[in-house]
Amino acid sequence: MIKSKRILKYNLIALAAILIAALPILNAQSAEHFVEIRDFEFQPADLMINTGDMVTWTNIDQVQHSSTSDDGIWDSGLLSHGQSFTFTFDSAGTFPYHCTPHPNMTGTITVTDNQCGCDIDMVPDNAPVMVNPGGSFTFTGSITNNCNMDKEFDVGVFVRLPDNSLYGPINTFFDIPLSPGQTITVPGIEQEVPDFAPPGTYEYVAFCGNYPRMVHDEASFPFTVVSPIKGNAGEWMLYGWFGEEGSNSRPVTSGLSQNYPNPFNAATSIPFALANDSHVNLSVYNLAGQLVETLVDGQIPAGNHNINWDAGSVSSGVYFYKLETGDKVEFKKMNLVK
Ligand SMILES: [Cu+2]
Repeated sequence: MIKSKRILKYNLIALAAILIAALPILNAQSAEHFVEIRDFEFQPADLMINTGDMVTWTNIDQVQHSSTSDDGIWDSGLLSHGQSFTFTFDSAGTFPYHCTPHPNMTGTITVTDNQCGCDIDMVPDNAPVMVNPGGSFTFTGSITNNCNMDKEFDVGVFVRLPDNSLYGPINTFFDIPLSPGQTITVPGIEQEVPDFAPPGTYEYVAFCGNYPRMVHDEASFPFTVVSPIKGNAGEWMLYGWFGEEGSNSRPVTSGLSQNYPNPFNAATSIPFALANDSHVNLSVYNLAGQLVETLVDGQIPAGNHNINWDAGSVSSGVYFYKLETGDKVEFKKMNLVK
């Protein structure tokens, strides 16, 4: 397996925030839609809704009209001026309807089932997972399309740290195409654990869904990082799932994220996201505002990046790091404790 250059890691903070924030959307609220009966027309005549949604027809005309299903599923009866009728559509399908007194007045309600989605699963090869900092573990990952139509799904992979915060995504995969009911199972996926990961209990987490609107499913398993450092992994690198390092990854927004670990001794990792190819300067300053070290100064491709800072040669204290991309400047603080 080819391991490409260390400096690039796909760390889509924006997606993390949005995926997590979007979790409640999964339990989508039913919506109400409105059709006016006006000038001897249903307006709109054709309406696309989701299962569980309601449609309310209101007669604006002075003459009586009805909303009557061609298949006898609903019938408003005659609606006088200003009267309304509401029907809830619980099943998917295409439902033509008409007005009983004026059969040339027709409309269609198309109901799609948006409750279908993806299922994701991850099974570690050796459970319980014990891993040394700098080492790796392997697992089998699978994703299933439980819709009855072709779909594309996105997957984001995260690590829940011993302090219970969610770090990542350490990788994202976009637009994985799946036919109806199809499952893609990938064995032997390798997750590296960086040498700076402190010992403790972690959780490995993956979400699938449609970025950025919806999380359909989540899978996770715990892993324990145990001393001492063995191996030379320097980042949360993921190999072997849906193509090399999520080559489709592309953040929606640029931004600087908190370094990890923090406080740190004496190496830390600074994640940032670039929505577009940009000239980037990432530099570290001390409290006096003096430049300590320039970590990046050059053209960087769009994507999620993670830059390591080895602070072995500087003394303990608070440092700032500054990310300049185009016309945007961001600062964050970090704490070196030796
Ligand atoms: Cu009518």
